[in-house]
Amino acid sequence: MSEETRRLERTPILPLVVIGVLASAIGIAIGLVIDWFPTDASIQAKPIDNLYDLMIILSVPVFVVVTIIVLFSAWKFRMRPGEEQLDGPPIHGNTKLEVVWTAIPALVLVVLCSYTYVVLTDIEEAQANEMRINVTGQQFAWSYEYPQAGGKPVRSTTLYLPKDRPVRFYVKALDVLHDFWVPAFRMKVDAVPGITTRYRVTPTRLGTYPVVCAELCGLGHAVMRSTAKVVTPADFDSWLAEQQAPAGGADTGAGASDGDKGTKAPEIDAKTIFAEGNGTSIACGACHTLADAGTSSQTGPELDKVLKGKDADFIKTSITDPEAEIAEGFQGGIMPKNYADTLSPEELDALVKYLGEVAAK
Ligand code: HEC
Ligand SMILES: [Cu+2]
Repeated sequence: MSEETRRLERTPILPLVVIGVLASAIGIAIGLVIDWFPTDASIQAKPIDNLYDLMIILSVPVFVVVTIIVLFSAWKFRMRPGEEQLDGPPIHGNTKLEVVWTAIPALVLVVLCSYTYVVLTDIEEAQANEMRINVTGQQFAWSYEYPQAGGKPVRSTTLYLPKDRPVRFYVKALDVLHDFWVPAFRMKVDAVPGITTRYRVTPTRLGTYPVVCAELCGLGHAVMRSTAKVVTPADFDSWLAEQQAPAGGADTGAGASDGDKGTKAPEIDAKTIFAEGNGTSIACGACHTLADAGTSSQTGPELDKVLKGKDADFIKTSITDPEAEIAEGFQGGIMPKNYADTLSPEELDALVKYLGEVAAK
């Protein structure tokens, strides 16, 4: 009997099993105690968190078994002085062992796949009274559109959601891959140019939660964030009504405007372009704070502050050629460079004039 075979036979299986069981129990306990996720704010969150718990329970013992065998073998079967020229014992395999190490992982996989399937059908189930929200990702901001039966959709750069109302997001990307993720809802999906992806969420907790882009999409990826506000249905309705009301500008006399059936509004509403975009252009408010437009993002400079005393030329160049001069303390490459294309010359002039009035003075 060779030295190795003898060493193998002296392998203390029982202590190893005891160590393994203990380490697994401790590992699982730690894994379950750690708060891996932010607050759960949707009915989809609980089943997903439970799935994670099951994964922890199943994967910790796998990690422990592999680690123990590796460490034990490295210690027990290490080469000793004088053994440099020796070959290991010839091994012809062990059918019983191979059956076991194939069957157990297969079983684990079957359990995980089945359970995952159950969770997936559960969280993707269609709900009654679903509200549709169109989500658009573009470098580097999110915008949301709430279709209104028989009217203009409401646009926003903050994601307002009524509590307990099922929502279905229709997600698209205008330029490159993005990924629409609200960690508190646990759901995320890629935004892919050319196709519409979707998912469902029913918010269950009032509050404000971050919306994150989870796909590296360019220089401004890290600032591609927005906010989800889960509010009471009453607050949501009044928010929606507020958005639908004509923008508070003093227009030509009261009423009398023909409904907006296809006729282009002659007046350009620079404040709306700033806060929501013109339908093609990305909203300035997604990145800039401007008190008059009620926007508060900090991705770009606070325009109320930095535009003080600046002239129209400076403002115009800053919009059409953001790289011409990079604002102090900020990075180039984040502000879209295509405003000269996505805004008409009239819209651009209106925007420059508007900023000159509300921010530069
Ligand atoms: C995706 C985010 C983003 C969007 C959308 C965006 N900006 Fe910017 N903007 C920035 C960043 C970041 C800077 C600072 C870096 C630079 O100067 O290019 C900046 C700089 C500016 C500046 C120059 C400020 C200074 O002190 O030099 C102005 C003016 C400006 N933006 C106006 C606008 C307007 C108007 C719009 C909408 C038409 C807009 N921005 C859309 C991110 C954005
Ligand atoms: Cu992105």
